[in-house]
Amino acid sequence: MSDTIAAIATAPGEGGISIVRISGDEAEQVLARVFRPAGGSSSPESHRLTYGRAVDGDEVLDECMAVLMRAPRSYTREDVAELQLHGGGATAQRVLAACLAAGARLAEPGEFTRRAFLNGRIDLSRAEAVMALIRSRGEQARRAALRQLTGGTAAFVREAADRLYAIQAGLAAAIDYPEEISDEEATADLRPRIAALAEDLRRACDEQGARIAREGLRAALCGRPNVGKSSLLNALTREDLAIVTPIAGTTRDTVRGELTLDGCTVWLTDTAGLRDTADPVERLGVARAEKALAEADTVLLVLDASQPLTDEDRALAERLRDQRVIALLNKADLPQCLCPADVSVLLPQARCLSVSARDTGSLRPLLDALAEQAKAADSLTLVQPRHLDAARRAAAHLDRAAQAMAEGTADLASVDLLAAQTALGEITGDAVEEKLLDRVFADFCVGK
Ligand SMILES: Nc1nc2c(ncn2[C@@H]2O[C@H](COP(=O)(O)OP(=O)(O)OP(=O)(O)O)[C@@H](O)[C@H]2O)c(=O)[nH]1
Ligand SMILES: [Mg+2]
Repeated sequence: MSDTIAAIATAPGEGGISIVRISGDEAEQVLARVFRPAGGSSSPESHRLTYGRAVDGDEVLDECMAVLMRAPRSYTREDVAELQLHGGGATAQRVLAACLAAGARLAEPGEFTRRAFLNGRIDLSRAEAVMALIRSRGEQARRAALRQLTGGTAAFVREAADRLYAIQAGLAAAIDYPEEISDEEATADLRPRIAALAEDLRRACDEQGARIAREGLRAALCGRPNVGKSSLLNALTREDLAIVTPIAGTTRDTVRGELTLDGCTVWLTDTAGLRDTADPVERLGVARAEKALAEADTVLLVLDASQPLTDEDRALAERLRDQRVIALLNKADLPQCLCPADVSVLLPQARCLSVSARDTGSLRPLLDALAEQAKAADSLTLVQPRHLDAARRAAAHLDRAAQAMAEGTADLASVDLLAAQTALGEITGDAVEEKLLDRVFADFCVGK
């Protein structure tokens, strides 16, 4: 028995249609009280849209369509009813109130999806994917959520869990039948398999890549004053976002622009020119620039190719040695003093592109390079922070299990193997506590 819940499933605001959704044992009865089918009241056929009126007692609230989806062929695997009303909040609110008066209870955020999970229709990673899909802002985030929703994450985790079960079984055999399998044999067979599994899990934990898939790539334009950072931001976004003047030290605040490249979101941040300065306002700007630099997935080091390199350029390049850098030789439309070879001495790892903020065509190779970097995140199977955290913990337990086996304490190893299995189970929801579910679903919107 489950109580019957109801909520508005559509976003508030004006729109063509609003949907009120009902789920639970009494869904059909609640629907019967708030919906009058046109031309008679025969009991509704499952999975069939019916035209009629939404009512509250004798009062007609709207003309609408209704559908009943009998269990188990529904989103929650319970009886589900939906009313498709005219859009706008007022009508849906009244119909929802009628549903509540007819015996339903207002759903908690995420409660429909929670029921879909608890009734075994989807695993926890897919339940979370529903919310990720709803929240996805760009095409890349949508693709990542869809991979998760269609079971990509669950398949990866289940495969890892199966390998782990096999390892656990091998260890149990060695502990239970020592005369048939010696400790040495078991260790020789199992340790490399544990290490390989830990390695595969760690490889799947690309925190930076996962953030790029969820939120977009962060690229920061940096360089000494006047090299053309703000001009490049404006040219790349084709918007007049940042102030450009021939005066060094024009930009103070960081200015952010958004680009969509091959469906990937790229955040471009223009920063204050980096230099030592006594001006207190400019110094605050430089501090912000430093922060943007530290948080960037890729740094676009802008150089003025119409002038020789300065000590400021060199000092900055030196600081960027450990970061992913694309060097931009800007002002390619002017007579050139710099060539890529000058830069590769300073930054051997950096790609070097000749560009001009005055010629948008020259920016194509840069846009391609950014798109390529962002798209690398498309192949990731683990994207949600909660999943990465659990996989990392599983890998750490596997390390400890391998260590315990090396030290000849097989029973300790089995404790860590079990802990690793539990951590993997958290991702798919195979072994989770109520508290964890509360945390996962608290993030949801009402009506989903
Ligand atoms: N010819 C030419 N001039 C450019 C180019 N890019 C920028 N400029 C000029 O260089 C000057 C400085 O440009 P900004 O974009 O303000 O430079 P910035 O790096 O943002 O400077 P700060 O904000 O002071 O750090 C302006 O006069 C621009 O018009 C370019 O590709 N070619
Ligand atoms: Mg500027």
